[in-house]
Amino acid sequence: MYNARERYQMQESMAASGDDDMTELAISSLPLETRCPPYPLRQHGGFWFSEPFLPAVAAARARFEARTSDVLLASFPKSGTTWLKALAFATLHRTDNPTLSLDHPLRRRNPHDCVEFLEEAFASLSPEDSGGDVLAGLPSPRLLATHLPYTHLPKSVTAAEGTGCKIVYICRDPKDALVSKWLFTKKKLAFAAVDDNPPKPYPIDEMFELFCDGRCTCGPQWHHVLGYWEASRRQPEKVLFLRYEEMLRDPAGSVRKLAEFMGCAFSGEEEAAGVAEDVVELCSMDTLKNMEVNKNGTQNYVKNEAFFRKGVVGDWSNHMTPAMAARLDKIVEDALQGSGFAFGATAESA
Ligand code: PAP
Repeated sequence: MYNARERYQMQESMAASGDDDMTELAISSLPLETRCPPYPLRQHGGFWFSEPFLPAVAAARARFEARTSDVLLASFPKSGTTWLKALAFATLHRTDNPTLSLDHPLRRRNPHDCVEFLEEAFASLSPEDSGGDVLAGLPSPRLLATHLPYTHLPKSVTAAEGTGCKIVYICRDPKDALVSKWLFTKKKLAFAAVDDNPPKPYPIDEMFELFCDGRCTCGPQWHHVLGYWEASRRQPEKVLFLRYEEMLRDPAGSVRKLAEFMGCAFSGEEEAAGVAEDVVELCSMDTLKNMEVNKNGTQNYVKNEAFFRKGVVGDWSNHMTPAMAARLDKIVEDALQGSGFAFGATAESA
């Protein structure tokens, strides 16, 4: 009998060596889960993916050509992606876009419109598509994002030392990610609903059971986190592992760490002028939430305001019972046993 950790390692090596046949026929043979709205999920290499995105995952894996100057922001959904996109964008592009400029792109565009998801870029292939890297036209340094597990990243990203690109991962307590995802999904369903066909009620228990079984987009969440954490241990110069909770505690320190990792540390002059603090302020929940584009703009599947809710630690306790929390904590603890990683630990201690 294999323990949870050994099962994860087997799945990981399956995904690494697994074939990327994502034709309709191949997809239809993968394990199916239909209880996670809005899309059916399929399991591949130990993780669950939204079925409609699988061909794009395969295309991104095969065709994206990483540059050493690229920075890829990676996360399990609802772990602080929007915030990280804003912070990384404001930091990396501060020469062209001064942080205090009233015309800063983050004042006009949602962070998701400033930093594109890799898998979404490859999902919108046109009939004239020539089969190459659809992001090749973007100037360097490219800042991109992904929700893909480490095992499913494009091969050029995880390539051997000296090639590939930098990755910044943001991790969040699974209970808070779950609650955030549940409330976001309800907003997404309401956005897609039409007056004479309102969304069905979606109690948290339905999502909780599936989440505990790893059945959610890019789940199991704890395996997603573990894959990047292990990569950050193997190659700390290539993978920066951040924790949402620590970033909330020390946002300016986190921005400095991010800047240094991306190769654009703040100069003495910038430090004296308080630029890191300005980045934090520009990207804070209050500032972003109150921008016109984030109050009234939309993505094609949800209103922008849905990305900015509370942004705190521990909101799970307002939606989950202590028994639910204890059950999920135990599942996660068992799955991570022997890995050296723990949620709630500090970056240094885990
Ligand atoms: P995504 O995966 O759909 O991109 P993501 O941005 O990862 O979503 O997660 C959204 C969470 O980040 C929300 O958490 P909550 O539901 O628990 O409140 C959202 O409020 C939070 N968030 C968004 N922007 C910020 C910010 N500027 N600072 C802190 N947290 C933020």
